[in-house]
Amino acid sequence: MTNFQLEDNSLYLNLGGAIFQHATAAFGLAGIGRRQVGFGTGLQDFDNDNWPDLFVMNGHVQYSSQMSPFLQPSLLCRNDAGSRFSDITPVGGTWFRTSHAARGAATGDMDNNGTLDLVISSLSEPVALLHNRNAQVNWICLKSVGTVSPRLPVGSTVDVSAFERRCQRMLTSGAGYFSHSDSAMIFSLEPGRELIDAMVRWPSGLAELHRGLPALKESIIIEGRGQDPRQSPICRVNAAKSSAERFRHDPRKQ
Ligand SMILES: [Ca+2]
Ligand SMILES: [Ca+2]
Repeated sequence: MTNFQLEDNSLYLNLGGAIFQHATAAFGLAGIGRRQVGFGTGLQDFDNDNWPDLFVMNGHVQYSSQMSPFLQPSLLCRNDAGSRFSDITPVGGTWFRTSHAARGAATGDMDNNGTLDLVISSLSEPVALLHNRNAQVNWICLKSVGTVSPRLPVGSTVDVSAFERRCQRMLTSGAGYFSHSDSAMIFSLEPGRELIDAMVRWPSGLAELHRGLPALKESIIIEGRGQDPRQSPICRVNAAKSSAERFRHDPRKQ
């Protein structure tokens, strides 16, 4: 959640059971961007390690403020394997090294090369399309379509195993300020891997396994066309492992 000047952006960890913990300082975000007024924000993986990175688009609402200028630099932070965020704004490209009155921001793979790109709207300047220059070796793109659930199944989760880790994404609606990102989910995969299994949990309550999805392309996952995960012993083992490893950073141990 972004905030006004002299207020930190707020990161809340979902502990389950409708309990959220304020984790801004624990994840290294205290003080970063405190002078800016934040608008569009989101968590997306830009460097292809399957850990969601953070972007915050900044710009003041007052032309004359004694605290900070109207045009402001935005913020880009790398997720260090779920333990904290590192400010990598200076190496984020020309747009991040300049100041704007930025507002909305959304992500999507604009050139279908397996890397998420960023679209930003700002006051008094054209929309900016930031092309992600990171090299992506192997990947899969999954788009979920509900049948019993809504066609755009907001709240559904997709689990994929990659690099000896189970990676989970949740489909959300809206992103930051007046924006909506592409609903397709991109996962980075080990080089040479050709087929992937995905565990999908739908808003309807159905959980199913979709097997043999091909790498290096987008697959449409349709609710009701998967397998019962209880028939897959591999899935049962991975599901148990996933919950144990979900948060390497356990805030309850602080
Ligand atoms: Ca990342
Ligand atoms: Ca791309």
